Amino acid sequence: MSTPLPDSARHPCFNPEAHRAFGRAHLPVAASCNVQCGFCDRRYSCVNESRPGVTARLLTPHEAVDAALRAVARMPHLSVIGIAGPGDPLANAAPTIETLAELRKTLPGILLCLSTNGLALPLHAQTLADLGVGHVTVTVNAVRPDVGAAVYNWVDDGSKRLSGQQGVALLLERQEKGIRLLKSLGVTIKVNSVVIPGVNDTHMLDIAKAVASWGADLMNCIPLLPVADTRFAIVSPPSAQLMHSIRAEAGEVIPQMRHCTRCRADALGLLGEDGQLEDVCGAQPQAQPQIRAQARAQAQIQAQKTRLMNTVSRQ
Ligand code: CLF
Ligand code: SF4
Repeated sequence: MSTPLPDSARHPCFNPEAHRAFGRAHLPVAASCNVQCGFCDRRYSCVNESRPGVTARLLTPHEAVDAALRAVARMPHLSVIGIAGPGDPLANAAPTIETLAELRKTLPGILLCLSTNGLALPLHAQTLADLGVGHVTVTVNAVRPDVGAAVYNWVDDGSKRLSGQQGVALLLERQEKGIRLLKSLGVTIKVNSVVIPGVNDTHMLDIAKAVASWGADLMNCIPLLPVADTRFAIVSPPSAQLMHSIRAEAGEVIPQMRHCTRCRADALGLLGEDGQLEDVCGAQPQAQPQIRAQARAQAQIQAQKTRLMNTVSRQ
């Protein structure tokens, strides 16, 4: 009998050797977000739009697990199921955790993965580790509030919406605490950093040094993908040469991922294959207004829960 591969060896994002053999499925159960990045717009999904933040439909936890079972049955090379949006998985903690818990029961051998901005990570790190989520990605676009204030429009702490450096300071505090906590719980951590020319492109080495000192295992510098109707819509993406030198410099401090394909929130299959979960879940794409209405409803429920938890923790 052959020996099973260690977890990171069969994770297509964490191991460059694995991405041609192993695939991932993203379950789009997390509609809303608790921060607003200047480059993000989750309103559109079309055949020409393959990027983080877009999905053809939102799924309930039950639908998501059903889709995952179909996907794994059809694609035995799927090694990872991730939750990566279209909003922030931990800003939608209830459906995210319900989905992960059910997956852990129904697909015990599958790797579980999650990608978050980190704002709610300290609150949920222990639960994620208990559920066997072995790989977590935290997006860190700045480690100084003055740089971050140019990246994020606002940061929502449930009871209040913080803008400028005050919001970023809170986000940074939570990202550091969350990463340190996850690391102490044995979770493998990648940091994604979106490179925005003129905003944080000269800040990547600082990010690399900071996140390495917090315990992150891997860094993924992602070139900005300008999206229409966002603050950075007219910013030119970094050149291949700039990305090469950023990764070379940051790579002196922390290993670099260089094969990211900037996946959709409902991506399916090998990285870069452009598959979508609806290919297996049999459901029709939703109209985008319906997705937005669902996202607003989920955001309201989550804001109420966060307010309640903040009140309880202050007592
Ligand atoms: Fe998905 Fe992300 Fe897990 Fe991979 S993607 S949640 S770590 S299973 Fe991978 Fe896609 Fe790049 Fe993300 S290629 S966007 S890094
Ligand atoms: Fe979009 Fe993610 Fe930023 Fe939220 S954290 S605004 S989903 S890119």
